[in-house]
Amino acid sequence: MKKLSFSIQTAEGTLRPRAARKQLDNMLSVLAKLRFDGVELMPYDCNKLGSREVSELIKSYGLGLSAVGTGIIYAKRGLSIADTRKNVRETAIKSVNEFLDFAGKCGAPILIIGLVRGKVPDQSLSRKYMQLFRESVERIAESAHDRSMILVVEPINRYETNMINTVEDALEFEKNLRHDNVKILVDTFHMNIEERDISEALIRGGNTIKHVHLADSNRLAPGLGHIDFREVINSLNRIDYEGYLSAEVMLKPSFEEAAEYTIRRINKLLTNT
Ligand code: LER
Ligand code: MN
Repeated sequence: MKKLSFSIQTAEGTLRPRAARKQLDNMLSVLAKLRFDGVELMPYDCNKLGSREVSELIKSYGLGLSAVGTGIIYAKRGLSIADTRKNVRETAIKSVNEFLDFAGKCGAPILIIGLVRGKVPDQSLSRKYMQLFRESVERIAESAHDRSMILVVEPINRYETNMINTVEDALEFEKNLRHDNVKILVDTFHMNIEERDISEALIRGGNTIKHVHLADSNRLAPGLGHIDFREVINSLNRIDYEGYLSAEVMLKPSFEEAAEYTIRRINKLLTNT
């Protein structure tokens, strides 16, 4: 049984922690009412948000925590775990480990390694950056292993990063790692830009795919762009994918409407494919 979750960015970057948790509470009540199975969180500052409070909140709605994202560490603070400057890299790794700790305490089985790898400023430095990224991921994977958690590396489109754009790139990266708890997250929005054929890439990813982000070609809810989600679900069925389908979409026209549209559309496809 595939489960559905919805990705939420928490607001403790701009609001006091209590107000950010209140906002999260309201959003979780909407997801629970719409009968989502879980939520995915993209925290700004895990320490401020508080793992005990968040974990209790999620449980109180009977939801699961599908995964925790770390992209904000790079997007808002400019910290990358592949940075050639050791002090920046170490600060980024420390932050990712804090996110890992938060995710583990809240019961998430998965930590996402996406945009936190940053970008290579000059292609001649590509090998160096990939090597540093590899070393950092191995260190974080070690801590994840101690918590029985997995890391998922997300191929991201070329306009956001120039490191690991396709499933094939992610497979290549993952294959030479010392740890076997580093897997792949696929995001249909990025796949639509980078893959020659989304279904072929999903089949190629096979059982290394452990998490899925759903968004249409324009980052709106599935069904509001031109990706063929019936084919996506069919391909995920073919590889026996049984994890979460987590919507990571723009909250347009509103959070409630994006969530409602997502669940209606995906449930319809899940029952008819
Ligand atoms: C994160 O999951 C993602 O998909 C990126 O597009 C964020 O910039
Ligand atoms: Mn994504």
